Amino acid sequence: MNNIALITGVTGQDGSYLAEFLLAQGYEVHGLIRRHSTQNTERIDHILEGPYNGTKFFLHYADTTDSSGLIRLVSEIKPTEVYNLAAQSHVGISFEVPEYTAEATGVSTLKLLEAVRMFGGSCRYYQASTSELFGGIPETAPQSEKTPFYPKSPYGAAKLYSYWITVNYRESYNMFACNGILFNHESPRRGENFVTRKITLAIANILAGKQEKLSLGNMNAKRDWGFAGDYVKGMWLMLQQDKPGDYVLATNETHTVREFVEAAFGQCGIEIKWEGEGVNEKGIDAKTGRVLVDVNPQFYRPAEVEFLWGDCTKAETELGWKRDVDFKGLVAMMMDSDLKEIAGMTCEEYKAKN
Ligand code: NAP
Ligand code: G4F
Repeated sequence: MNNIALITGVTGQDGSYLAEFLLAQGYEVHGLIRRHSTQNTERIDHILEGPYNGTKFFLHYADTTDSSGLIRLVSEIKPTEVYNLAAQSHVGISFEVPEYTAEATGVSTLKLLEAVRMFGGSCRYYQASTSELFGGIPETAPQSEKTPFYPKSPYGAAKLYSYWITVNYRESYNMFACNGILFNHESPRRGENFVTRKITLAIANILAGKQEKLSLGNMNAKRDWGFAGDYVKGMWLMLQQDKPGDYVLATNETHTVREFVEAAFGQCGIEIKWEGEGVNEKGIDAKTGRVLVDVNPQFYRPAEVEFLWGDCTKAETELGWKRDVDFKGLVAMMMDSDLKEIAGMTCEEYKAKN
């Protein structure tokens, strides 16, 4: 049987890594893209410019809020696996656009599940669930598949609906539907307004003399940060099992935003010392005394998830999933990539010059 995948969110960080991974496994890959007023394919341009385009890799215009398009795609493509990665995925912005987030991140999942149930035959289904579901339960850590949910944002609440409707379709219609409860995963392709990429991009700009300082919100928040390339393998593994299930993917390590800042500057040979507290906190170059980091309450959220730390024992044991990149490796990869793009040199080269 030919393996045919349909990926929603193929232009996003995870979609681009997943498309690469599945093509390397010999899949025919179809990606759902939505229309933009400007071209929006930078994360997959290298695939579009390669030999897979038009032979194994195909893009289709649709929108996951539009069920007619989803029905058309599922019935025409006849995928053997559907990966539902599309979402309004920014937690902070979900407070600004709560109703749209409910549609795009919540109800759209139902629309796709219905399309698969009605026209997908024995197609397997992956739902991009999230550690944001755990939200406000810091006393239960590390968090696993057994930890209760308590979302703290419109995004988390929409994803909670998507999680349970996926479980419900599995139980009601015997569908092979899985939730990947993924902790934060990052890469050089991470959107520029998520905190890790904001930090590495700002540092690269500061070192290139193009930005004065980095302004952040809550630096005490703790996250379990892994590498997106490792996590897409886990998504695929979930759909290769005998039985469907729900799995946490994480690194089992947690760090504050402040520690990420320190590690990223450290990668370029700059030691940060901290002064002040709360909105008055400043990150200062220990050698020169220059203020490089400050706090801007504009980046605080109305409600915050303070602490995420994942236990991925089930995925390691049942799926044989393992990750190759640790926290230090992730910071180095992202910092190198942005510095190279902006200043034309790696962190090692920068350190040698300064
Ligand atoms: P991302 O970079 O923000 O990508 C989101 C993708 O969804 C983009 O391709 C976007 O298309 C697409 N999209 C959004 N709304 C859509 C709509 N109405 N119709 C069609 N496509 C739409 O997100 P990511 O980091 O790759 O994450 C992938 C998925 O995993 C998301 O569902 C996210 O919520 C979830 N997740 C992510 C993490 C993480 O740490 N990265 C952790 C847990 C769960 P455009 O390019 O057109 O905007
Ligand atoms: O990078 P973030 O925006 O990611 P967040 O909110 O953890 O959400 C990401 O991971 C989830 C999985 O747990 C995904 F479901 C979701 O789709 C997304 O990919 O923020 C991380 C932390 C937060 O506590 C935030 O308040 O960093 C804090 N932070 C501090 N200053 C900031 C900033 N976040 C952003 N985006 N920008 C800041 O300036």
